[in-house]
Amino acid sequence: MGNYNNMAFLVLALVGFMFLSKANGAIHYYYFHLQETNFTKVCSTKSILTVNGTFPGPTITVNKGDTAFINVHNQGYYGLTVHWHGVKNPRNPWSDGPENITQCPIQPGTNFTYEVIFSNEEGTLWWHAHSDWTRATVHGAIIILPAAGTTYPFATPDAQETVILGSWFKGDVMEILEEALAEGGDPNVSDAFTINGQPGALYSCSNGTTYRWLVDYGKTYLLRVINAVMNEEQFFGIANHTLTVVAQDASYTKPLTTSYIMITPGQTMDILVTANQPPSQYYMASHAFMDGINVSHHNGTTTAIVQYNGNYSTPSNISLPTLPAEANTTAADNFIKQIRALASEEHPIDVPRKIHSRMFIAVAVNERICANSSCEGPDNNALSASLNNISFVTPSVDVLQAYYQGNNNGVYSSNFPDHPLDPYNYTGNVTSSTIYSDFGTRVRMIEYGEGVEIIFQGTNIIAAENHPMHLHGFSFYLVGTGHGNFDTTTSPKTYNLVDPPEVNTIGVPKNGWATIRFKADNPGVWFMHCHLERHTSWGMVTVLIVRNGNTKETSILPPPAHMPPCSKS
Ligand SMILES: *[C@@H]1O[C@H](CO)[C@@H](O)[C@H](O)[C@H]1NC(C)=O
Ligand SMILES: *[C@@H]1O[C@H](CO)[C@@H](O)[C@H](O)[C@H]1NC(C)=O
Ligand SMILES: *[C@@H]1O[C@H](CO)[C@@H](O)[C@H](O)[C@H]1NC(C)=O
Ligand SMILES: *[C@@H]1O[C@H](CO)[C@@H](O)[C@H](O)[C@H]1NC(C)=O
Ligand SMILES: *[C@@H]1O[C@H](CO)[C@@H](O)[C@H](O)[C@H]1NC(C)=O
Ligand SMILES: *[C@@H]1O[C@H](CO)[C@@H](O)[C@H](O)[C@H]1NC(C)=O
Ligand SMILES: *[C@@H]1O[C@H](CO)[C@@H](O)[C@H](O)[C@H]1NC(C)=O
Ligand SMILES: *[C@@H]1O[C@H](CO)[C@@H](O)[C@H](O)[C@H]1NC(C)=O
Ligand SMILES: *[C@@H]1O[C@H](CO)[C@@H](O)[C@H](O)[C@H]1NC(C)=O
Ligand SMILES: *[C@@H]1O[C@H](CO)[C@@H](O)[C@H](O)[C@H]1NC(C)=O
Ligand SMILES: *[C@@H]1O[C@H](CO)[C@@H](O)[C@H](O)[C@H]1NC(C)=O
Ligand SMILES: *[C@@H]1O[C@H](CO)[C@@H](O)[C@H](O)[C@H]1NC(C)=O
Ligand SMILES: [Cu+2]
Repeated sequence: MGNYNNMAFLVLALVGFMFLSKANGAIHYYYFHLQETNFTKVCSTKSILTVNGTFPGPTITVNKGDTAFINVHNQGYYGLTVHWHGVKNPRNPWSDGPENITQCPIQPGTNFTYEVIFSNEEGTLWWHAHSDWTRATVHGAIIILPAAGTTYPFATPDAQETVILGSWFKGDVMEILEEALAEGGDPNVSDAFTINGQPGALYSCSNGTTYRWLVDYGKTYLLRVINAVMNEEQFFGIANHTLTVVAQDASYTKPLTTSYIMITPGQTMDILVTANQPPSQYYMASHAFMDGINVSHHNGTTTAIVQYNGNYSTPSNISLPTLPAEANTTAADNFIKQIRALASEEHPIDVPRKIHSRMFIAVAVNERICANSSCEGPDNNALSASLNNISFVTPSVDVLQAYYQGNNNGVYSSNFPDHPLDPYNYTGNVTSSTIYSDFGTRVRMIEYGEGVEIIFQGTNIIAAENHPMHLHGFSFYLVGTGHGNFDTTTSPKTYNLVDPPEVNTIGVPKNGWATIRFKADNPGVWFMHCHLERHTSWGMVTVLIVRNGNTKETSILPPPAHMPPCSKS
């Protein structure tokens, strides 16, 4: 009896503690004013959509476990939405953001307040618009500091710095997208990569505005690197300085020292940098990692200056870091293969061992038949893209609303296949039967609490290249990758279930595979897509719907009062 009472007390105390720790998370309020702003870069001036007139936009800073209410007021010309990339937002898909997946766009002249609920994320994430290509200019950093009373799992850095890698287009990104979809060919490539909004010394008219990071000799900095580039993975490094990666996608890793990183669009990395070189100026630099053959991409290099405080003569030429060549797959692999979760007592991981839902998803660029062979893609067709040969068709009523109302109303169908319906040699020579994709708004239903495994298989159709796959609402474990076709016998034997990195975006190697695992413990409607924007636009996308569990605490929260309405068109 006494034991029973003690037990009941313990349970009550635990529940009380959970409520307390929830209530202890601070609340933050931010106001985002979406507005057109003029900027001059790479010798030309144009008006872009920004948050509060800055490119990149404002930084959101919270502690682990806090909640942020972000009121987005649209003073621009077209409707859009905002996504909090890598924030799980437990039970709250209403604030996740992808257009017509979890909400309809916030129309000009109106506003919407996102409730962004932080849970176990700690490190760096980012926010970005999630409507067509608006994220090119509408994005910014999210910094999640350790919870009050806790510290970093490494010596507290002397200071921190954020580096956002971006793309700059001289043309209007919405026009570029429309033009590409109408003509069927590749979209125009960007005109520059940027570091914190500046192209840097190697681009015309840009030397004078190069971003400078001032450092003090002897100090150690936590550098938060975010890849907000639209269509290219990046190699990044700092001349003469060693990088120590300590976190990826707001989850700690075992410290990894390296002279360069490979970071895909969507990914973030926290890196310790010690200013221990002769006081001077050094370039940090970033250029594309692109091992696809003949894949159109921007081939420039963006730079910023790491400038030591103090008295020294300005160097006559500033050292550039030695980065791997654009097409160096080995260099990309060598870096990625070394990343391991910290997996400590304070930062444990929990890789699902029991798998209830296993999906094998072929990732492909395709052709869409074009009337009169009048398109600019291969064979005079239009370019397209797919997952398991289905090119996703975006609905005009959001999937979440249709699902929550308990009737999909023809908005979507729940028959996304668990494997390609017509298997083929994914990495072999492609035949005409595999070039064309089907079209549909197909989703995959998942029961609450399931162990889920997804094997992404890169394919050789049209243009094999690395695809950064991103899942909303979760972080997942990257348990294995390899080249060639996934082999059901030999490939799983290479899995790392001990300390795989816990991330939200992974590069599926060119003509290779990547396996992820996660526990479906977040009910909601969650977008899954390639984070190369042109592939998303072509349909390399699907939706996972995780059903409610049996209790209120395992069910979707009720919708907020003023979801943006979907137009009746
Ligand atoms: C954006 O601008 C508005 C209006 O000036 C201001 O109230 C708000 O605080 C600004 N938000 C940020 C994040 O700077
Ligand atoms: C931006 O530049 C255009 C063309 O130079 C000009 O017409 C417009 O008024 C400017 N807008 C702002 C907000 O300064
Ligand atoms: C923001 O939206 C709410 C709800 O739609 C509305 O009541 C309010 O007037 C709007 N605020 C502004 C400043 O437009
Ligand atoms: C795309 O590039 C082509 C060729 O340089 C150019 O003619 C066209 O105007 C560009 N489109 C946009 C929307 O900037
Ligand atoms: C950039 O400007 C600096 C002076 O601010 C000059 O020393 C340097 O030569 C310029 N670099 C290039 C590539 O023009
Ligand atoms: C940086 O490294 C390069 C290449 O190793 C070297 O030539 C240069 O002298 C170094 N710069 C400084 C300031 O030490
Ligand atoms: C790449 O493009 C070049 C020039 O258009 C062409 O000669 C070559 O065959 C292409 N290579 C592949 C693998 O498509
Ligand atoms: C880089 O791209 C530009 C523009 O497309 C092209 O003219 C140039 O030849 C490319 N440079 C290299 C080294 O491939
Ligand atoms: C690719 O990068 C690796 C590792 O950085 C290097 O050893 C190798 O020489 C590079 N290969 C090529 C072809 O540049
Ligand atoms: C989303 O739906 C609205 C209508 O509610 C439509 O106007 C818009 O084009 C749709 N967006 C996309 C990306 O299909
Ligand atoms: C699939 O294609 C690859 C690359 O061409 C080839 O090496 C392999 O033998 C093919 N596999 C089968 C089963 O045909
Ligand atoms: C793939 O096609 C190339 C060129 O047509 C041919 O040389 C090669 O033998 C083919 N490979 C396979 C596995 O069929
Ligand atoms: Cu892709």
